[in-house]
Amino acid sequence: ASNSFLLPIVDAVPISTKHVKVTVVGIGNVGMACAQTILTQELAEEIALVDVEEKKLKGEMLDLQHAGAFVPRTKITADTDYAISAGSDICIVTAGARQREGESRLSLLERNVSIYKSIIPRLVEHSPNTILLIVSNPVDILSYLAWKISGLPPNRVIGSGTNLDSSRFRFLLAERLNVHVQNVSADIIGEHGDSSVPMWSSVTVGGIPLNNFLDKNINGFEMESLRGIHTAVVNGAHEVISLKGYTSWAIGYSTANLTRTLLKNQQRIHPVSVYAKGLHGIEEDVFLSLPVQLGRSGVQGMVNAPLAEEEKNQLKSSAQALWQAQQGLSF
Ligand code: 6V0
Repeated sequence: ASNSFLLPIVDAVPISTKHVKVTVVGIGNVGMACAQTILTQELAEEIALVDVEEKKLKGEMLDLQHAGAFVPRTKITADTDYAISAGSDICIVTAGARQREGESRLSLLERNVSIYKSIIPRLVEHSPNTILLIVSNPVDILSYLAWKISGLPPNRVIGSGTNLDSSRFRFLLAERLNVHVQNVSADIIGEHGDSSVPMWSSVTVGGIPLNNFLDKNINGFEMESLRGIHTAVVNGAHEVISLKGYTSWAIGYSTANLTRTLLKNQQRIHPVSVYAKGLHGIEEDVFLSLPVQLGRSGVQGMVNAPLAEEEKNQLKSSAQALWQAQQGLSF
C-alpha cells in the first residue's frame, strides 16, 4: 500500500535464510554475562532468555533491547514459558540454586538436580535439534545429568568445563613470563574444580614446548613455582567470589567463545566437559573435560592426546571423584 514505509518489490521471491537462535536459561550474573557477550559478538539473530523470575526477565530483556542502537541487530525475547526457546540452535543453561549458608555441596547438587529435571525436558521438547551447553555447577555432574535426562546423543551435550580454567591458566602463565596470553598454549582437563589436571606435558610458549625451557633451566620456568600457578587456577573462582560475590565476565566470554566455535562450525579444539567413558582409560560413566574438536554438530572429534603417566593417573582420580559424587543422585 502507498502509505507503507517500505513499498513492495514486484515479483520478489524470498529465499530461506537460517535464523540463528540461542537460548539462555537462568538470567543471574552468569546468564546475563553470557547473553550480553554473545549479543555484542554478533553470534545470533535471536537471543531468548528464560528464568522463573518474571519481573527480572522483563527488566533484563528491556535493558538489552534498549542497547539496540549500539549493538548488532538481534531480536531479544524473554519468558518464563519455554515456548519462547523454540527452534534454538544452542541452549545455554546457567540456572541454579545459590548455596545457602552452611549448606553442603551435595545438598546444593540435589537442589540443582531437581531444577535440571524441570528445565532440560522442556528445552529439548521445543528444540529437538539443539546443542545443550551446560554452565551451572557442578558443571561436569550437571552435564552428565542433562545428557541422561535429554535423551540427546552425547556429542550434543557439552559442559563449559575447563575452557575457563584453561584461560585462567594461560593468563597466569603469560603474566609470569611477560608474554601475550595467546603465545601460551596450555590446557587444563578433568573436573572443573579441585581435581582438575594441568596438561604440563603439552604446554608451549611461543610454540616451544615447556620441557625445553625446563631442561635449560631458563629463568621463570622452575617447575615447583609453576605448579603454584595451577593452585592459583583452582582457587581462582573462590578468590573472585570472595571479592565481588560471584564470577561473571570470564565465564561469559568462555561461553561466547564456545558458542562461536559451535555456530560458525570452526572445528576448533577446546577443553570442555564431554562424555568420557572409554577414553584415556576412564571406566566411569562420567562427563569431564578433555580436548575435543567442536563444530556445528557439537563434539566432532576427540583429540588423541598423548598424556604423561601422572596426567593419566590424575585424570582417572578426577573421574572417580566425579563418579563418587554422582552416586545416590536420583533422576
Ligand atoms: P544467580 O545469579 O543466582 O542466577 C541463577 C539464576 O537461575 C537466577 O536468575 C534464578 O532465578 C535462576 N533459576 C533458578 N531456578 C530456576 C529454574 N528452575 N528455572 C529457570 N531459572 C532458574 O547465579 P549465577 O548466575 O552467579 O551462577 C549461575 C550458575 O553458574 C551457578 O551454578 C554457578 O556456580 C555457575 N557457574 C559456573 C561456572 C563454570 O565455569 N561452569 C562459572 C561461574 C559460575
